[in-house]
Amino acid sequence: MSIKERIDELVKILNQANYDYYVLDKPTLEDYEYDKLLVELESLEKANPDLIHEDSPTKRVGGEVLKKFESVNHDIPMMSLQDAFSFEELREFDERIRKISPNVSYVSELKIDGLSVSLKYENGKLVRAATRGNGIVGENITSNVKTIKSVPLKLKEAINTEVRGEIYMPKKSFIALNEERLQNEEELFANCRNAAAGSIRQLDSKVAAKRKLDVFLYYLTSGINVSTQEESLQKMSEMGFKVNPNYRLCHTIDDVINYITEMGALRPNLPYDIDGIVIKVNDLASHHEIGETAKYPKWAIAYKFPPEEVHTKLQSITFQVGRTGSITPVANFKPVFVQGSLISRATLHNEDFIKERDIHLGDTIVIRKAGDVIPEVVKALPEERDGSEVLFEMIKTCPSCGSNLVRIPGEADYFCKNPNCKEKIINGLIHFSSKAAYDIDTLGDKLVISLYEKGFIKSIPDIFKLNDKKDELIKLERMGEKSVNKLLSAIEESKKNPLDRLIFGLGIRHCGAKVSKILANEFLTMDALLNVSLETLANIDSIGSVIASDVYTFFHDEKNIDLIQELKNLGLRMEEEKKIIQESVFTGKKIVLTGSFKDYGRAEAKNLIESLGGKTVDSVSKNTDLVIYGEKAGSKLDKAKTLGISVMSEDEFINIIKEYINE
Ligand code: 0OX
Repeated sequence: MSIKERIDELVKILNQANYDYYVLDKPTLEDYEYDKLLVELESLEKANPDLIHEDSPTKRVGGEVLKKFESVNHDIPMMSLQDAFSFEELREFDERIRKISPNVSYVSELKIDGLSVSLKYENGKLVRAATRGNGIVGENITSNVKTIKSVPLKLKEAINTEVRGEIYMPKKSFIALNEERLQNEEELFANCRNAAAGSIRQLDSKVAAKRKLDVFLYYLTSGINVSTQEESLQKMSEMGFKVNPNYRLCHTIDDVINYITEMGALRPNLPYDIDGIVIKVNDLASHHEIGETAKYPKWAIAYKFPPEEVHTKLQSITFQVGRTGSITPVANFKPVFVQGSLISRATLHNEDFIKERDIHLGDTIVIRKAGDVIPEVVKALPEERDGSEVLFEMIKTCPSCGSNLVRIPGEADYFCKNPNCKEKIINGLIHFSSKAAYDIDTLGDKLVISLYEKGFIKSIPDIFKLNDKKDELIKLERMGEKSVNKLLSAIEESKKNPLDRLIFGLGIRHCGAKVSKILANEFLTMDALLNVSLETLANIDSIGSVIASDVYTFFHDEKNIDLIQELKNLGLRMEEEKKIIQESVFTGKKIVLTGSFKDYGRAEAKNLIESLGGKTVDSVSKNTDLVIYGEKAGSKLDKAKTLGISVMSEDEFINIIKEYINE
């Protein structure tokens, strides 16, 4: 046998073994045998690089390291699903469908809790994998997706097709990954979905390759003639794709509801997380008839399972001093598993929250996850009391510095007003460097605390002066030159962060990530914010008077003005950067959205406009280029008309968006 023939044979055997193991879940080759053949193939390929197959299993290990993910324009928009939270809503969905298709049947599928992906094949070869992004523009994640063993690199037939599905992390892999991260003192992932998303967003495909991701495909956009969703699933399976086997053809909405109940019971035993059931009209010809909105198809709906509620015992209430000095009571309870993660703490917000729910120490409490991630205390169960429970009392002094707490009239929170309070400062620094804010890679909570304790950082500017203390940092326990270099370059790199991250990082009261984005978008430079009037702030639509006053006070406080000047001198970006992904009629335009949008939420419409080069602002002025109005638009639309500014209805907007999608 020639070398070429042996390579061909090895690729065939190993790919078949991969398919049997990862797609069919039926191993056909012993691990040691697989490894032996893979080593043989690797060495033959090394000696004969011109004979390497494009779909060689050796290509699954990753290698490519990207600087960033390239943007991808989807040929066909990647739609999301309308949600239903009750069987009632499903019956209404069924009625709407039956008006158009009286004899409809549905395919019900598990709703895998991962992230959607589109796989494009040309001549049977995987040429591109992309995330959904905003449905129009996604990110090119091909090099990472190629490392997922169940994704075919080559199809059985040399066809052009695009299939869509969900990348997920199996529960077992998620638990193992978090255990490993705990050992390495790395931040834990909150759930399987976050772990999958975090892994697919790795710029180093070797890291992604180690993450044990998997995929289920559920949507065939083109390439093969099929007439039903059921047939699509069968065909995809025949083509070599991994398709979840638990789907069911349902002829009535009662069949669908039975399926949901059955799958709900199966849910805890599945090896992957699901967050609901997707119901799709089976007949594909009806899809066209039933139609779609700009955002989701009308022929499908996602039933979302109600959040799982778990009972446990409240063991103690401790208090945290936030970055603004606010005091937050925290429930510490007997650890319980809720939707895939072990939880032992949840915020109790403030004194009123506890009193309104009559929560006593020692009570049995009900816990669930809000929005699938953050644990919350729903209520106490007074009927479970045995008399040993103790009434809650709010503390009067700061648990960190001991100063007297102040409750501002009309507000629920107590505050520590001591500017030198240790916990307050540390939390301010932790917040600043956190992922959500200035996102300084490697400067995690523990390192912030340790650098504070050792006197390296007492304020935000100190972070950017660490470069001068390199020698001392290297001498610290568990640091070393390599990690110090990594830290210092992450700090240096962070200086280029967009303005809204800096605004958010500063820790202004009531100024979260969203408000920070609005401010950065509206004012574009830090100087403009330092000079803003209270009136201008209050005139911004989505900013109420409380936020306006907090923002105004912050930017007119001598201490903060000095702080910002210092950060400017240290080289932090003080201006907004504009990213244009696709040129369009919106490029360079200042656009105001007003009224309620039936298809897009504000945030999504905004996102789309920004992807198309436009800038959304909140208030209509003579500088506004365009006002896009939804239902019940009021004074802004009137003002635009008075000022002679162009206006556009939501429907016109959707039509324009569709033009760019189809380009
Ligand atoms: C899932 C899932 C997601 C196809 C057309 C609109 C939505 N998470 O498991 N999406 C879809 O369908 C797409 N099906 C699913 N099973």
